[in-house]
Amino acid sequence: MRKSRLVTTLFLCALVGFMKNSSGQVKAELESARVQKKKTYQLWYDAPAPNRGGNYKALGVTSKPYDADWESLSLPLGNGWLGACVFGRTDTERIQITENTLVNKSLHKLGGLTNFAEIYLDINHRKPTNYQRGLSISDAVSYTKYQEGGVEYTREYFASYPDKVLVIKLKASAKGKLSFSVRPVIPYLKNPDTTKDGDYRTGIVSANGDLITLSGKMGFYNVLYEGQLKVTNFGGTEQAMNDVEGGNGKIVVADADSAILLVAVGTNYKLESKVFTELNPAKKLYGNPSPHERISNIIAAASKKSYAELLQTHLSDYHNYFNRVKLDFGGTEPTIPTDKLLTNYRTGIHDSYFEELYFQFGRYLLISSSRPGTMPPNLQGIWTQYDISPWGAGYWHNINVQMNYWPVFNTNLAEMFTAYVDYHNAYMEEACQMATEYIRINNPDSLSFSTNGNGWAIGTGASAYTIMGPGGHSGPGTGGFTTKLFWEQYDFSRNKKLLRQTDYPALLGMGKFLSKVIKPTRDGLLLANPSESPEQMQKGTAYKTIGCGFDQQMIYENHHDLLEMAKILDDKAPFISTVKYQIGKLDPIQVGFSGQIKEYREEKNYGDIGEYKHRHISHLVGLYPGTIINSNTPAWVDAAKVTLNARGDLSRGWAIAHRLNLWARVKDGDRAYILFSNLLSTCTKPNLWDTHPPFQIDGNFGGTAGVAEMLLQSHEGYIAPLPALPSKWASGSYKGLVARGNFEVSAAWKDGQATFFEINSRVGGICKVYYPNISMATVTDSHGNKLSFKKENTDLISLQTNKGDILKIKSIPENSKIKATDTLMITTIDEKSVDLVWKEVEGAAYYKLYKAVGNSPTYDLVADKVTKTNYEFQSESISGMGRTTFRVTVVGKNGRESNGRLVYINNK
Ligand code: FUC
Repeated sequence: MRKSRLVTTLFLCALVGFMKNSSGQVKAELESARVQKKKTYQLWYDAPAPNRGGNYKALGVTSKPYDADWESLSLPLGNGWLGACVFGRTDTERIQITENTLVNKSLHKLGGLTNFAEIYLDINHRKPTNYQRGLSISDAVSYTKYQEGGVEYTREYFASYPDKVLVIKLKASAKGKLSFSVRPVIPYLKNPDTTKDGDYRTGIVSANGDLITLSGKMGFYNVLYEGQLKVTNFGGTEQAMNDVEGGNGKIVVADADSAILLVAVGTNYKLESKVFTELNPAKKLYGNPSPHERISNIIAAASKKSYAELLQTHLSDYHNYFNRVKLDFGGTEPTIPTDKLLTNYRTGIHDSYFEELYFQFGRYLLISSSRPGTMPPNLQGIWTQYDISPWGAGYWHNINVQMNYWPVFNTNLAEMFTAYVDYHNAYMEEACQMATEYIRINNPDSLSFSTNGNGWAIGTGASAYTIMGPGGHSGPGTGGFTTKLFWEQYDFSRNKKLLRQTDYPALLGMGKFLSKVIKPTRDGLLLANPSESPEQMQKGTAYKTIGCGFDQQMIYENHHDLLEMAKILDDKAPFISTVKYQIGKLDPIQVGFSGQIKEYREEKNYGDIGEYKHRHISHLVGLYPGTIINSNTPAWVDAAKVTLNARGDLSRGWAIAHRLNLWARVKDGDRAYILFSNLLSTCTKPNLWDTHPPFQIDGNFGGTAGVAEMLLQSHEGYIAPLPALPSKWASGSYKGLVARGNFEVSAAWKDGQATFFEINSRVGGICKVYYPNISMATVTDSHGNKLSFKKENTDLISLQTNKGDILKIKSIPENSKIKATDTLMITTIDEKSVDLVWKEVEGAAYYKLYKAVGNSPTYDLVADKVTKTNYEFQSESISGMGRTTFRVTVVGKNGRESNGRLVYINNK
């Protein structure tokens, strides 16, 4: 079956309708809609999602809770205020609704997200033909269409952020042929008398005229909730029916041509300090007004608009974000459904459209779940059908919630981070208390008695109602995952107002806390004590230590970024001098006998301590999202690769996504591609949701971030387009990715070689661009006038830009790369010499030999212009030299150097 044009057609109809009485701006939008029509992105299927009732046993699954149909095949919509999962059924349609503040006590006692409502549409069509359903992520509209009894039935669903409603339109192609009843249900109702600990849910559904209201209360936090569903039918009749005893209500629509349903939901939750500082769960929302009036107003306002107006408002809001980035690996819209594309992908048929779709789907999910004024996305975004959600669908802070935001800045969606900033501001008071508590227990000598003098801290577990302090299984450095996002918010925007108001306070407070978690050692270092590498266990308990790589790197990263900010703001406070002193004593990177970045100081060979292939690879946070391991520390980059190789390419969803970003950072495009394809093949459901298992959304976001990281980097002081391009994406283009410094970057390439870059300077400033041979390229402004630039070296240029300047770079001379040698060995070794032998490389002009001793970040050149394939390295005392990495590179006829091949000697 061909893919549907339904959404685009409906969208254009709606726009044309709107244009009749509207301005030229809409005309322009229509034009751009036509241009976009070239390639649209959608997930589509030729059958409804099954709904086998979460019968996990029948599905052969042993862990509860589990609803395989919901998590594999329902299609997610969201506007930050609510999430909806659409099944597209023709007998009884199921639309599952989530609201990110409706929680029960949950297993973790933090408050776990729970299903808000199920909306059933009893349609009773049992013999549909020409069935198709889908989710256009180009428009954020889901649809279902089929024929039954000679009539074509269509449904459209979208969640509008500006109007705060879920809109559903049902339509029959023949007059009077649409009949159905709509029946919302409150899930997991429990009897208050029999539920322990007051953790109950009460509520009723009542229908009145054209409105159905669901309202009730969640016991544990006393959450008042309300949902309203308004039905407008065209050409038919409507009857509200109530089963008063059962607390259920429904509306029956008969003989209509079409109908529109509007849904709004909410609770009496208020995002404020009190919700975190109040210890009594029953009082967290005390005094907050019922959501009734707010929800009524939303429904009343939306009811005043026509369907076309609602759709237009939604599309222009959504397109404003989604259309900023285009990505093209040469994929074309497929003629087979998305689940078949996935099956093919798993067997090695890697369709480029599918990869583009996966990338854009992550952006779609972020726009759908994180908006200014809403809660941030949790472990399941804004979609959970469970009573007790896996891990409470919480805000897990030892990588997960931050990974949700890894694509936020580089894929041009910075506004979406606001939701986290609001959450952060609300938990701050409690986080300051957490910091004081932590220092009081773990490092009382450093305790400050001044207000917020201990900074702030956050550990792993958190929800809309509670946060926890560090410790348990993730060390005090855990907060660094969060502050990195605040650093990035500044570095990508260069917005000094935001820096002063939000980003600097976040890093300064974290810096204060981290400055107190380290203790001096006898050899003059400052090490986190106690310290834990997230979730590594030994003999069944979390492994506690001093100064593990994770904590030291995180402290380094926060201190480093903090000092950068202090410089910009000219903060000369005495504490900044403390940070300057401390940063030199952290010794964050240690290299072990396997040539690996060590997870623990006490580790010798890789894997001595902890799980060998643990999903967390926390001792590489300095490579990504951190930057201490970078191109200027080649010996550490090589050591990071050793660690990555040992940890392996298969893991849980988010953990594969982390490895993908790490391989991108070491600029190995082909290896990063393997991680990306592993993510798609092994951790992706037919609805493209990431699975841990079960469904966990961080992997989706990490996957999208990873693709962007392969295509554009900017963490090393310059813009580096196409830093990790895999051979698989030989030719392609992208538009609108963002580099630090607030440059919007577009690129095109052919046969692995860049043909064009366009850089839009959004705030002005120096623009440095790195690409092989770029100093020989032509650089023009948007009118084609040649611009002069400074040649920093063959591969690096710099230009001063003003806000709004557009640079176009073309005619970049091709750069031929030379391969590394396949083998490097030590043949003999004695106290005075080491004999090294390597394999000859065709086309080599000569070889270079380097060495790095101990934890050195860089290599020393041992021998240059070696034309043989062996070398006798001599030293006064080999055994006294310390742990050493030897590295041989190949230099080609064009003077370009290959990657290195390594061999080690492990004297102490
Ligand atoms: C961390 C991870 C787990 C899981 C959980 C929600 O604890 O180690 O794999 O993602 O968060």
